[in-house]
Amino acid sequence: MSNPNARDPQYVEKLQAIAAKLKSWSGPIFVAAHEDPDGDAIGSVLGCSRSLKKLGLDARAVATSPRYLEWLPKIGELLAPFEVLPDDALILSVDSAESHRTVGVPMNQAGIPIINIDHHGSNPRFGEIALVSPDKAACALIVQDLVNALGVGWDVDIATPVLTGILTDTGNFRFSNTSAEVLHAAAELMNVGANITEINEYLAVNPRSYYKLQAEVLSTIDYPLEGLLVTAYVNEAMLTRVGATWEEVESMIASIRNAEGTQIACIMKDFGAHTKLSLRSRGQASAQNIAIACGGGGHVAAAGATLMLPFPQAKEKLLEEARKELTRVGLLK
Ligand SMILES: [Mn+2]
Repeated sequence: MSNPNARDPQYVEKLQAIAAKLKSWSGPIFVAAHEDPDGDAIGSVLGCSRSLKKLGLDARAVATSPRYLEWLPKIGELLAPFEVLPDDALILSVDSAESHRTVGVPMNQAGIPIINIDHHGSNPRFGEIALVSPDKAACALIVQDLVNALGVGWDVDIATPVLTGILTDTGNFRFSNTSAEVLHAAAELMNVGANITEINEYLAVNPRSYYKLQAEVLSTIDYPLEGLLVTAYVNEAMLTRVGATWEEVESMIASIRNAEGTQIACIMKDFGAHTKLSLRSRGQASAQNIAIACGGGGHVAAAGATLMLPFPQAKEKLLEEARKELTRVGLLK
């Protein structure tokens, strides 16, 4: 997930402007992230909201935790979605590549300023202040810089969600976005009390249904485009059969992407009228290019898209765009 884009040249300036704006804000600050939140989304939300609360600010964390992260928020800490915000509210959107992907708060309510902190290169830089740094492996790394800019004293409650975000977005320091900077950042969080062994133990647990679902999904494995693409398929009926949820599908892409000789991996999620694609790539091929061509976005090595097409047409579109990408990098003629 390394990205050639340079860091926002005004990175430090913007970080300080955001810290100043947050510190001087007298109304409630709603911290929210993208739909279907992952460890980086929940970790970034909690890292921000806990820091702001520690400064005496009125911060509200708005998110719904997936089951595998339920150990991270305290009971009642994550608030249910808001349809309307008070007039003196501010929104802090984290890890969300697009304004409409931020969930739990009304992103188009007139008069509510939005601060956008993110690391997706495709982010259109929405909001009053947009701090978008595609070379950061996790949004949580920007949050870590923000906590320092705010001058909040680090403690285990702030360090734990931030380290969780780094761990999940780097695949436990295995993805190509794992740099020396990432390891240094993680070491700093461990120094202030984050327990990496404990976090990894929590993250490693799968529901029992997960293994049965894995059998279902892996039975659909296919290797089209001269074996350079690996695909797997999942629909509602398969989930129902084993008593699993869509959430349990999320991590399966990580296992199929390791199929020998493949450059691109895709899990195709069939929702009937629409089809969601989870994409990964290695080497020269870009999952992001395919996702963008399908109306989605993300990072070079990990991206996603929703095609408003039933599965058969969606699969054709995927094959067409994957073929183009593999041709672009010279792997197909
Ligand atoms: Mn992220």
